[in-house]
Amino acid sequence: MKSITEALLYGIVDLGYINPALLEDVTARLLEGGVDALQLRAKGSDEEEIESYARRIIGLTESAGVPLILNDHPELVPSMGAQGAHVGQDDFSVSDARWRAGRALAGEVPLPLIGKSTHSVAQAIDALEQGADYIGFGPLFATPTKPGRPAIGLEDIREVHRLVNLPIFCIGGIKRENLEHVLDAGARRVVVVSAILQAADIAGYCREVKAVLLARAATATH
Ligand code: 3NM
Repeated sequence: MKSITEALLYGIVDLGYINPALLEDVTARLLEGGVDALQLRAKGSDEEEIESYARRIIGLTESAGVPLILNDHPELVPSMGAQGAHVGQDDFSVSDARWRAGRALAGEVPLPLIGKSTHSVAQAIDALEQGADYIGFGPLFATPTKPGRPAIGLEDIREVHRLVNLPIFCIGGIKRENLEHVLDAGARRVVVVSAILQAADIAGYCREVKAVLLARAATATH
């Protein structure tokens, strides 16, 4: 299983953008395109629906060795065999999420990953102190995928990397066209949702984004 600490491209299979009938197909394309972690996000779906979505894709993520992370539902992590949960700023605390993710089958799921959305450097530091395994940092740009959340811009990206020693995934309005700009501002890892899910060639789009991220990571370490 890939480690979140090595992940550069975090994909989200977001039911707000895809026809549920195409869930397996879109998941397979994201994995084929090289996403290093995959979140299942189905805002407005109930637990039963989310369980059925997760059940349909867990075999795909497992065979690809890519962690499956459930948005908002840490309590479903053990029964689904998922690798973790992602919680929003206004949802559970990291420790509450970890407790929910670990309690049903304690010991059977080694260390479920808990990710937290953060929208400022202060929130990112807070997530680090709460023991998050990784954070999202954004939205860098206003985005229809998370309506009503103001853009935070690119100014704090370097600072958050200096102060927060966790995998930091920049998120919000990132696409192939602005990726280099975001990386120039100090980002190393990204989440890209709508640009990937709306691409004519999902796997090809992922591959292109991943290639840019890998090239930057290689130059950063030399
Ligand atoms: N969370 P897109 S921004 C799901 O800032 C999500 O916490 C955000 O989608 C945050 O790539 C966002 O389509 C939407 O802009 C990202």
